[in-house]
Amino acid sequence: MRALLFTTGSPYSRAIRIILDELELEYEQREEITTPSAEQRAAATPTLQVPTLWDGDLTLWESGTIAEYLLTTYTNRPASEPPLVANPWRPSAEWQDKLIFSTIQTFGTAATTISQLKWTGVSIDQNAHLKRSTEKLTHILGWLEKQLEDTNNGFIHDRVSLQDIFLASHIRFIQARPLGIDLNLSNYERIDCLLARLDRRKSFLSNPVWWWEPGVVGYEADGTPKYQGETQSK
Ligand SMILES: N[C@@H](CCC(=O)N[C@@H](CS)C(=O)NCC(=O)O)C(=O)O
Repeated sequence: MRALLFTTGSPYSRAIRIILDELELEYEQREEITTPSAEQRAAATPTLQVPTLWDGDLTLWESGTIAEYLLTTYTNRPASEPPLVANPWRPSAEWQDKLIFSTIQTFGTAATTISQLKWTGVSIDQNAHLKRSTEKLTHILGWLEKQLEDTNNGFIHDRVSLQDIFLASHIRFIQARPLGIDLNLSNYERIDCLLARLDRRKSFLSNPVWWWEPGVVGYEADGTPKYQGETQSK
């Protein structure tokens, strides 16, 4: 049995869903539109967060750990152009790869903190840490842009990497939510080109980013949000 617990809007979970599709692995989708009670979530993970993966006897949470597990356990790479990396980290550049990946996850933490706080009533202009988190996004993007070799490659030459997939998920999450953050992506040409290429990839197209804000309780097949109290569309 393989299953993934995720919320519809979670960027970390979207990255894992993309990787599962890249590897052509079947799995049961345990999808939640909003976060349930702590007790319900604790039944899956002590962090109370998604994604959580069940694979046979193994239960894993923390998206980076899940991603590394999937890439090292399932070594078949279905044909795609450019192909998915063979290993999560290149032996010749292990620390560089891990540093870029962790920095991308810190970018994601800054973004999801801003999002969580916004929906619990605290906006960026009301809170010094959120302002700092927004500044962090810009600094990290600037640094990441310099880690890309050109506009034709992701973080690993001629391959699609975990770094590519997670950065794209976090950035598209920020752009799809009404958070009041403008990343000015056109200032980061290499990142912008990388994301445009990934948006056209099959695994990304089959896991679209959908608009979410409080009150959204479901989606039409085309991704149009359905709101609480809205009459059932025909
Ligand atoms: N470090 C975790 C972060 C995951 C995370 O922040 N998940 C969010 C959804 S995007 C979540 O479950 N938030 C609920 C909470 O933090 O209580 C990972 O990489 O999996």
